[in-house]
Amino acid sequence: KPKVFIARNVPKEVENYIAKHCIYDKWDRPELIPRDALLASLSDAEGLLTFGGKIDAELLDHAPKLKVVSTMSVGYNHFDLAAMKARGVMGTNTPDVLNETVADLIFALILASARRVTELDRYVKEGQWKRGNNQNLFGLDVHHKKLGIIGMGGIGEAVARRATWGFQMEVLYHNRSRKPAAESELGATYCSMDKLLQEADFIVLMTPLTPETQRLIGEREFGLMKPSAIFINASRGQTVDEQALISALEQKTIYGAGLDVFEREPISPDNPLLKLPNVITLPHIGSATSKTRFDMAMLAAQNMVAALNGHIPPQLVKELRA
Ligand code: 8YV
Repeated sequence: KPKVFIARNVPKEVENYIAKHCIYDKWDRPELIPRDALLASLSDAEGLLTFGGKIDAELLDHAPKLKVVSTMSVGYNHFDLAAMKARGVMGTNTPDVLNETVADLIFALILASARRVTELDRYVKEGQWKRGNNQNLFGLDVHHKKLGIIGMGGIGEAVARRATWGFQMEVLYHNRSRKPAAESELGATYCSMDKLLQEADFIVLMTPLTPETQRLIGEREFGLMKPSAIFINASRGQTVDEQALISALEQKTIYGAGLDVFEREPISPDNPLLKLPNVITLPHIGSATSKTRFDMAMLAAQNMVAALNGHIPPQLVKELRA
């Protein structure tokens, strides 16, 4: 049986599945595995089950037998694809199984930002609820508004379904390629990024982080948005120029933001975003329901086992396909 290393706790059933096919070591403490401990665990590993943390030349140097790195995430911006390719190490991810769960969270951010749910929850709990003119509590409608999706993959489509079918919203999207199914089945309209930024009431950023999408949204892009626009990011923090976002929110050139991801995670306690009432901050929990995290862990384990059994794993990332 091949030897593998499991770098983050997985459900018992997933561990049992791995045990059937592999000999394994694991990191089972609640805190994230430190880099040195990870490097030290890879000397004879053929497979690595991970979730984040750079997979780069240094790590591969410590793992001479490694054949596959399987990440329990759809994003694989932590893979140094060139280094992996150079050594013939496969990389797999977990697309699709998290689409609906992440789309639910994006909708939670849209609704909570527009109707100021977290801000008003604090208001009630702090005993500020008084009778009288409550116009200062008013928010914005979501239904029948215009939603702009940048990055129309599986998650973007799941957001679009909720928007058109549930909230009668008009959906604009921008993507590297046109998505005929999103257009015919969901009535989404393809447009340039500038037009989307200028017209959308809600802007959802859902692109993977790549060299091309690094700081895709910066000062110029925030400048194009309407003062009533709400910006939602559940992709990766580095797709946004965070300073430019902070300025737009402080100067109220946009209405608010709902953020599940940040340039640095965990966010620093003195990040100005934490002081702004018109921002909702979440600790990168887009896919975090028990069922979806189970499905992601199982799929990642299956990818790893398939690769070690000499098969091409179903979710081999596209850059590493032959
Ligand atoms: C991950 C994510 O589960 O899938 C992704 O790309 O960002 C999350 O769903 C999380 O990063 C794992 O810790």
